[in-house]
Order: sequence, then C-alpha cells, then structure tokens
Amino acid sequence: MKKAIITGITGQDGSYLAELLLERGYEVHGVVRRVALEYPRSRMRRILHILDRVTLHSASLESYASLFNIIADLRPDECYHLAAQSFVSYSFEDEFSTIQTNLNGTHYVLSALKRLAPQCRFYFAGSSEVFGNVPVSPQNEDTPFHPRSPYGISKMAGVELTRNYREAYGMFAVSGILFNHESPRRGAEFVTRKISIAAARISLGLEREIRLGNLDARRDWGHARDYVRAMWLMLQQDEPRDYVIATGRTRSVRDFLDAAFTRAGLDYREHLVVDETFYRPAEVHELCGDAARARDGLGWSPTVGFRELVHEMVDSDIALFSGRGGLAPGEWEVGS
Ligand code: NAP
Ligand code: F7E
Repeated sequence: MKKAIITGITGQDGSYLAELLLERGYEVHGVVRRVALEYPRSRMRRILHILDRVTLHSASLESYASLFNIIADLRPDECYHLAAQSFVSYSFEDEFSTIQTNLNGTHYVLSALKRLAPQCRFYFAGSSEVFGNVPVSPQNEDTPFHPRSPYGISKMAGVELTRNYREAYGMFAVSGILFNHESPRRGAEFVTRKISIAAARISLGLEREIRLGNLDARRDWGHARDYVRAMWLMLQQDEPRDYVIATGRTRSVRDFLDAAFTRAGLDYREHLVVDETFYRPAEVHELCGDAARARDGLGWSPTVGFRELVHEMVDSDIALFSGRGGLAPGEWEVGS
C-alpha cells in the first residue's frame, strides 16, 4: 500500500485530494495545525467525513523540526505540499509572513525529504499567479514569470526551488502551475465563493447586497476535483516535469456574478455595490492557461464546465443556508 502525506489537508484541494487517494487505496496522512485539532468541527469541516480513514499529524510550516519529525516517522512514497497562505489580497497586507510561510515551508519539506526520503515523489502547489502581468495569452510552461503580489512571488520562488531540487539532487520533484479552481468547499473570501454565498443568502432573504472590487478581472476557472486528479497524475509519470493545469477559457468576475445570481433567480445589478476596499494594489487583469502538455502527457482534461461549476456552488450554498447543508448557518464563517 502506497503511503502519501498531504500538507494543507484541511483546505479545499487537500480535502478532495485525500478523497482521491483513499479511493485509490493509499494510506493517507495529513499535516494540520495544532489549532485544527482543538476546533475540529470548524477547522476540519472539509474532512470531517473522512477523519476515520486518514491519520493526522500536527506541525507548523514555520517549524523545520516539526516537519522533519513527521517525515522521519513516515518516510512517505508521495508528498503533496499544498499548505500555504493562499489568499492573494492578504499577501499585500502581510507580505513577510506570506513569503516566510510559503517559501520556507516548501524549503523545509524539500530539505527533510532529501535527507530522509529522497525517493519520495514531491508535488508543489504552484500557481498561475506566477504569470501575473502576462506578456502572451494563453500561458503555458514556457511563459516567463512576472508575479504581481507577494503571494505570486512566493509561488514563483517555490517553483524554482522545486526545480532546483529536481536538477541538483535528482529528486522526483514537480510543480503544478494551477489556474484558479473552485468548488463548494472554496474559502469564503475568494471571489467565486463570496458570490455564491451572497447569491444564496440574498435569494433566501438573509442579506440584500454584495460588495465587490474589480469586476473586469478575468480568470480561467475550473473545478477543484478535476485539478487534484492532475496533481496525482503528475506523480505517476516516468519523468518529473512541471505542468500547467487550466481549462483554456477565461471569464470575468462580472460573468461569474451574472451566472450565479441568475441561477439564484436574481438580477445582480439590483444588489451590487462596487467597493474600492476590494481593489488590489497591483491587479492581475487576465489569466488564461494552455494545458496542452497535461492533455498530451498526462491524458488530463477538465470535466466540469463554467456553468456547471457556478450552478454546483450556488445550489450548494442555497442548501447550506436553507439549513439543508452539512453545516448549520453561521458555521461557514468560522475559519473560512
Ligand atoms: P486553502 O483552501 O486556502 O488551503 C490552504 C491549506 O494550507 C489549509 O489546509 C491551511 O490550514 C494550510 N495552511 C496555511 N497556512 C499554514 C501554516 N502556516 N501551517 C500549516 N498549514 C497551513 O487553499 P487551496 O485552494 O486548497 O489551495 C491549495 C494550494 O494550492 C495552496 O498552496 C494554494 O496556494 C495553491 N493554489 C490554489 C489555487 C486555487 O485556485 N485554489 C490555484 C493555484 C494554487 P488551515 O485550515 O489550518 O488554515
Ligand atoms: O480573486 C477579483 C480580484 O481572490 C479573483 C487563489 O486560489 O487563484 C486564487 O487567487 C479576482 C481578482 O482569487 C473581489 O481582484 C473582485 O482579480 O478569488 P480571488 P485569485 O486572487 O485569482 C490563484 C490561482 C491562486 O493561486 C490563489 O491561491 O477577483 N475580485 N472583487 C475580488 N476578489 C476577492 N477575493 N474579493 C472581492 O470582493
């Protein structure tokens, strides 16, 4: 039985990936923060349904020793390093901790694997935010990096660090350069989930307005379940390579808003307040990925389209706030 470890197992991607690995017969271990063990109902809400089938270990990305000890005990076959401060907006407010957590955390995991389990296959959660101010569209593995946020810089450095471990030490270490992917498990501060929650709550009479920033920003949005399948595929290949994962279609925030409110039976124009608080000091205006390498090399392609994604998110939030979802109304705010 293969043994896999996931950092960031409590997050959106970690939860879907844990399900996928369990389905494929893996022994699954997850790294969580100490606080998650203290508040399981909120902090582990995405993995409550599989808690009896995974083994959790508490560690901090800030502590080399804590990660080293877990890897020393486990000696895993595969390591999916997903944990990160993942909110781009917040990275402008606290650039030091974002870069520290995201870059040093990655370095600690790689270094411990090199010492203790050099045969372990390593996946780094890279991001389309490395492209930032894009010179060409769509973006692929050869597109130059020009990140526009401390978050994007931390991910660019993580991709380069991972490449260096691959080239210098011969490790099977790869980065997925993943474009935005969403789901009903998306954190509430990201724009898609903020919109699906607002659409649901307004349609149920619980709220009246939604406040958003730049509606013209364009993103290539896919479904998280499709994207974790790509992570797994990357570690099953003969040769370690980095891959762009994307749908190849780009839509604006306004498109998402329109589709979500329409699904909830609303006209977004009657509820929208544009609020400059949500503008970023440096915006990434448009991203669109070219996943041809993944299609040809991994046999990967997305299965969920834009409208299906929007509908799943809105329907799920309507169920949640009608009291028919897994969480009681109010609990969605905790730790999102
Ligand atoms: P997410 O929902 O924000 O999950 C982040 C995970 O990292 C959570 O489990 C969180 O734990 C953990 N974490 C954060 N800071 C930590 C720390 N200091 N110590 C230990 N754990 C820490 O993110 P996601 O959407 O699943 O994304 C997974 C990864 O892919 C991230 O690295 C993200 O940057 C990257 N990525 C995401 C996308 C996307 O569109 N979703 C696209 C490209 C790349 P808590 O639950 O305790 O906070
Ligand atoms: O913003 C605009 C905002 O926060 C998308 C992370 O998973 O994907 C994600 O990063 C766009 C931006 O995601 C609001 O200005 C307008 O242009 O949902 P987001 P993101 O920044 O693209 C990448 C690939 C990652 O790697 C990250 O980890 O929406 N926008 N109004 C808004 N965004 C937010 N959050 N809130 C607003 O009110």
